[in-house]
Formats: sequence, C-alpha cells, structure tokens
Amino acid sequence: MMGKQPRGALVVFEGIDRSGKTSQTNLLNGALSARGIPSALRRFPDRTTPTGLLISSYLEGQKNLSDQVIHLLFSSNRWEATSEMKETLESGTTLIVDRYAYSGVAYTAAKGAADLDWCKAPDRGLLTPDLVIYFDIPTSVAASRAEYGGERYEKVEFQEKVRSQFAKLGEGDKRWAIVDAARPGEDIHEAVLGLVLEAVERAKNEPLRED
Ligand code: T5A
Ligand code: NA
Repeated sequence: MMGKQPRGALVVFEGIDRSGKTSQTNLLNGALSARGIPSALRRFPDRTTPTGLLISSYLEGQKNLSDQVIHLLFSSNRWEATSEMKETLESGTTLIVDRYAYSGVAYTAAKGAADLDWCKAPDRGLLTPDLVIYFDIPTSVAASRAEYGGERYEKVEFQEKVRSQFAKLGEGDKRWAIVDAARPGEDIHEAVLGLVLEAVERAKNEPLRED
C-alpha cells in the first residue's frame, strides 16, 4: 500500500529590519528546489490582502492606527493565510516564511504599550513552526546595509528594543536557532541550509501542531 505523502516543514525566519531575511529565504528556496525538495515562499505581512493594504499604509505612515489595532491586524493577516498554509504543508511542500508571529510580538512589545501575554494571545492556535531561524545582527550593521527608508519602524533606537524582545522570545525554545547574520551571505546560507535540511527530515515523522 502507498504511504501518505510526508508533510513539509514550516520554517520561519525572524530578525530586525535589514537582517537579510528576504535575501536568504530566496537563496534557500532555490537550494531546496535544486535538491528536489518541494518548497514555497511566503512573507508576512502579506500586503496584498485587505488587512495587508491597511498594514502597508500604516507602515508607510499614511494611516495612523492604535498600537492595539495594528497588532490585531498583523495577527489577522496571518490567520487569513492559515488554511492555505496547512494545505501546502500537508501536500508535502516545505514552507519558507519571512516573518511570523514572533515579529508580531517583538514589535508591539518593543513599543511598551502592552504586556507580553496580551501580545501573544491573538496568535495562539496558529500553525507551529518546526524551525525558527533568528537572524541576529547588531542594529548598526543592519542599518549600514542599505539606508532605512521612510517606514515607521526603521529607526535604530526602536530596532534596538525589537532586538532585545526577540532575544527574550527565543529563550528556552527548542525550535529557535540563532544564526549570526552579520556575516557574508554565502556563510549564512550554508548555516541555514544545514538547519533546514534537518528540519525537513524531522517534520516527516512529526504531526503538524497548532499551538
Ligand atoms: N511587523 C511585521 C510587525 O510589526 N508585526 C508583524 O506581525 C509583522 C509580520 C514589515 C515591517 O512590519 C513589522 C516588521 C517590519 O518593520 P517588511 O516589508 O517585512 O516590513 O520588511 P523587512 O522584513 O524588514 O525587510 P527588510 O527589507 O527591511 O529586511 P530583510 O528582508 O531582512 O533584508 P534583505 O534581505 O532585504 O536585505 C537588506 C539589504 O541588505 C543586503 C541586501 O542586499 C539588501 O540591500 N544584504 C546584505 N549585505 C551584506 N551582507 C549580507 N549577508 C546581506 N544580506 C542582505
Ligand atoms: Na524583507
């Protein structure tokens, strides 16, 4: 009898602005394809959906929303994608996700407007990542890579607060892997690929969780 298709892994990339997530997620997607491992890319916020359009105009400074409202919109933007993500994973495709709920918590908590429990609550029940790759980088290095544009969060002092929130979120989480993202791209890619290949194997024998 034919066995059921093993599921894909849910791999999430997190880090402050300009830490290199988009460059590395693209490289990774190509490397998995080259190995015959089915994979797909996704990024949050997905600016193309109705909630994404609101989020985008908030980030561009065209729209003001309270800290609570924007937090819940970011979370809704993830919930909107959940059933499609689940189908993709169950069809055997590994999902490479550029930002997820950890960004949601870290950026809002960095504003000091709400406690951690409140920040985490709306994302409870989302698909649980098999691996979270956290790109650790000093804010000064990230800021020097390319000029910060005009978006709301692109200020060194704020990014510093986000970075300390990320560090706290990863503490004690077995799925959290810290990658030094201040290195040349090829070195980062090599580290990432090793972690992801392991996660793809592990995911084959573990049920998909939603917690
Ligand atoms: N947000 C997001 C929340 O507040 N709550 C949430 O729930 C979510 C999901 C989204 C903003 O919203 C916040 C977080 C963000 O502030 P975005 O559109 O996702 O914004 O933007 P970012 O993810 O911040 O994307 P960036 O473009 O800023 O950064 P990346 O993707 O981390 O970096 P990347 O790959 O684009 O690289 C940046 C530059 O550095 C160079 C690249 O060529 C590029 O110029 N570079 C390197 N240079 C030297 N060495 C390397 N190793 C390099 N890697 C890349
Ligand atoms: Na990006």
